[in-house]
Amino acid sequence: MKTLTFRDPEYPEFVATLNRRAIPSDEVRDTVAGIISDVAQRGDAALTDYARRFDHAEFGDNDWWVTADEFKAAEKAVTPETKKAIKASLKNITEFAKRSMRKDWSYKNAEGARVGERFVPFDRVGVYVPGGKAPLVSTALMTAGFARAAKVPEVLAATPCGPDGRVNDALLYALKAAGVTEVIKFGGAQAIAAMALGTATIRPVDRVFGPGNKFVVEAKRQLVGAVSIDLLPGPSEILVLADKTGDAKCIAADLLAQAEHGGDSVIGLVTDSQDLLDKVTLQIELQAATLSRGDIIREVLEKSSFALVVKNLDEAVAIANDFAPEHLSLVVAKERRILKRIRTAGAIYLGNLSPVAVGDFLAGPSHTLPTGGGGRSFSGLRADQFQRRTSIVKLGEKAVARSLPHAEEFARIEGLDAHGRSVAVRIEQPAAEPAPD
Ligand code: HSO
Ligand code: ZN
Repeated sequence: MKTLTFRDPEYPEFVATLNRRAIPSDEVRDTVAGIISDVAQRGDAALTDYARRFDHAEFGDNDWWVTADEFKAAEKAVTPETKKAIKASLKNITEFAKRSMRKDWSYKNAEGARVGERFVPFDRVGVYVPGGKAPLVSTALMTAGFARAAKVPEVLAATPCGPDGRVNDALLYALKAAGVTEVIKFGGAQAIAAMALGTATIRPVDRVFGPGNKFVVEAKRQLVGAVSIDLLPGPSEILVLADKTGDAKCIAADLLAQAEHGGDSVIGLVTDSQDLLDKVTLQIELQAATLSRGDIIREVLEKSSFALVVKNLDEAVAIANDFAPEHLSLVVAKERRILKRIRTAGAIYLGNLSPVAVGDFLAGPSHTLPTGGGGRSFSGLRADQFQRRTSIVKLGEKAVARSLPHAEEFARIEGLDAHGRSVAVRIEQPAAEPAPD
């Protein structure tokens, strides 16, 4: 773990690196562009090639779909405890979603025109559920669960399968419980391309959702325009901002929890208490030794973790806002005061008793959150992102008359007289009928 105090000469330079802008490497960009154009040109054939190459999965003709029998078998295979946990999470996700859905509204504007907005669910969406190191069952719930709450009729999920062509049973059960209507066993950038562009067998979707590795994230970025996307959620992150009231055991446990996602995950601690930092460091050592993903965790600890002793909490707040963490755990005596000043975190967890893992699994908000500094520009996934919005305008005679002078003035300024005419024509007296000869 990179550990520095504000007195270290290296400190300012290191702190400056924490203000991140996620720019994909040329290599990732080129690889993904190649995959997208291959899927665009060769469709299903390209998908089966990539599945062979990346997932070591062999597909025959059009057999990449999870079948009704596989869903049934998964339902039988999962334990009652698994079902209970999935249902508990889904219940919270659904309740949370209900409260964030947009509702139709209208009002009369200054000229008396009725204007408003109407919301309808997208017709068909795609959700990506990463496979790889862990079957992210909760991710299925925290994307598709919102789609169900928003009443999206068609939800296509994509998730990679193992070399045996199977998808984890709990994940299949969760996908079904969250209301997905189709599942393809493809992963990576190629799966995003398939959902966005469609192939001979896969109908394209209107919007693509979900987190993934750097190739998945880059594919979403490159395909904006063909589809819309939710946000660009990459590898997990946590920043803990704590003063001496922080519980070292809990803080270390939270840091290790996000570190076990591995890959390019980033974990950090910012505190004004050297004593807390020492205790957290010790706890990390003690706890890491007992965890099953020790190797993955060690790699994150070596490669992308930091602990900083700052001069005061003002500096800690500035660092947190610069870093824009996916998760911020805030453990300070003056919680309300500091909370008000945090502006860029994807999700905030308050106090020693709020484990980020409860948010990861079941609290209600989606754990699909901006990473890599994206919190400055994006917010976490919300159920209303599954709704399409249309504005509506209706004028009566009076509203036309009152709008006309302004409209004619705009038409004059913009040199668009047909626009002006199209308003005036609504209230002109009909031209007198020419007198018969
Ligand atoms: N921490 C991950 C979400 C997750 N954790 C899924 C466990 N399962 C990104 O926020
Ligand atoms: Zn997690």
